[in-house]
Amino acid sequence: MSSVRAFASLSKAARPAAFRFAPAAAIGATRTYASKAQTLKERLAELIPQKQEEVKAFKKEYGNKVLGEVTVDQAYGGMRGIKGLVWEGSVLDAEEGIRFRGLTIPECQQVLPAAEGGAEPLPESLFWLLVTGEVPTAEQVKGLSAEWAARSDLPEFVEEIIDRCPKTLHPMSQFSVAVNALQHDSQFAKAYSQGIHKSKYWDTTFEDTMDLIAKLPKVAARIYRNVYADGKMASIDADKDYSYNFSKLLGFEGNKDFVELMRLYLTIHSDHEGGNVSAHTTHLVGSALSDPYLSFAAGLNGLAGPLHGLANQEVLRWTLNLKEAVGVDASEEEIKKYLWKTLNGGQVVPGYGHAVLRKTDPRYTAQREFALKHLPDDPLFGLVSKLYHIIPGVLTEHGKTKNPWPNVDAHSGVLLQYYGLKEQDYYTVLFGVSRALGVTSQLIWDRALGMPLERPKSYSTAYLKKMFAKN
Ligand code: HAX
Repeated sequence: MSSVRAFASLSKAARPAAFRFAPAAAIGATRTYASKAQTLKERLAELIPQKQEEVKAFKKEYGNKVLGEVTVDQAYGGMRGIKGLVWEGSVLDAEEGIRFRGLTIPECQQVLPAAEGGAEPLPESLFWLLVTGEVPTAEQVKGLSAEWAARSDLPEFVEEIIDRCPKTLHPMSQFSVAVNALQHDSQFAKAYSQGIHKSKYWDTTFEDTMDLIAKLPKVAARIYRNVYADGKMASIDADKDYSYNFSKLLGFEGNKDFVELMRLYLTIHSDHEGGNVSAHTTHLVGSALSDPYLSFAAGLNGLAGPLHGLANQEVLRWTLNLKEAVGVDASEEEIKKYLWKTLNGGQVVPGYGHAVLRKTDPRYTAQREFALKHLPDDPLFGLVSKLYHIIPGVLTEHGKTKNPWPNVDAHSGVLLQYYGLKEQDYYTVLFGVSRALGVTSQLIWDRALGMPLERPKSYSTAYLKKMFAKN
């Protein structure tokens, strides 16, 4: 027996310390179940028929219910607020922020297994949660770490492709090129070309997803080592967790706090419901039955945009420029003047604002708490904290943004630079490694639930005018 359901069946005293404070009601699944499943795939195979039945019954009863209406403004306005997607792994509340399968970030920090001697959740455990809706046992998480380590090798030609990229090619472009190249070994694409039955799509989608996630640290670290270091790659330790190995490949394994940061970072950047650019793109491309490699590479290209994932590189650059211009101990007035210069220059203040959120992003808060614990006296963290108290007021006065509060990207750079990962252009690659966990877990369910080709309706302005023209 495993998972949050198993956990809920234990008496309070019998629960391991890490689980003791878990709010079972918030976790949402309190009944017990008996399962002999050891691996994620075995558990998934048990869950899929149940979920298929659940969705079938739900659609039968509520299929014709109305989710909302769509205005002309929404059609021109980036489809903001239109309810037209199903996403199983997480739901975003404008005030509260993200919940992964019903769990807030602090709840995940309480109930998801951590590494031995560590405090942050292991991204492996988050992936298990996203895929199954259940909290795994430490043993199941260890199994997943081992499986990813075993699948991590890259084909030689992919290594060569990465090595041949000029250092001047942006790391995100290199990342996308390499993920597309990994498609060479897609089991889904091969099975499809051999005429596999659609009821089996989820199986090879799962295999591709596991291979893809497993290989990302070697892809991402190779890019880092080529562009910013000596190009030499360490080997991974088969008995260590994903984040430890990724840190080791990057060249940071000696610093256990950096490894802990990676565990937190890879967990919290994974999923942010379905409508954001990288998630929606991956889901959309996957709906054409493009395999997980092609779908995720498309999502990465969206993540590489400055209004989305690239904002993390822009934030640190903007903050360092501010520091250069006014100094780390600048007064509130000097900082405000610099902010107005950015805004009056027709630029956005990176790391602030959000299409859905209307409060401080809990992913920002989690990183701020990490900083308060591990680097409270770092001068750049001091500046970032100061900005947190100044920027929302200025953006409110500016009067345009619907959300003046910081998002996830406002805090990640200061943590990374503290540990010596100072190359800002690389930051979105780290985001991409994490984002794979969320978008591929949904792809598995897309195929398991037989989600169709995505094809919303569009109109031209001329057509819309005709629709509403007064006769
Ligand atoms: N600085 C200046 N102006 C901003 C702003 C900011 N941080 N955030 C929003 N605005 C402006 C918009 O550009 C828009 O201006 P126009 O009317 O002239 O077009 C106006 O305020 C209304 O925008 P909004 O409705 O509040 O925000 P959107 O839903 O359109 O956009 C964005 C959301 C995140 C793209 C936006 O807030 C932004 O550009 N922020 C800065 C970039 C950033 O941090 N992106 C990362 C977001 C989180 C994420 O995806 N991480 O990966």
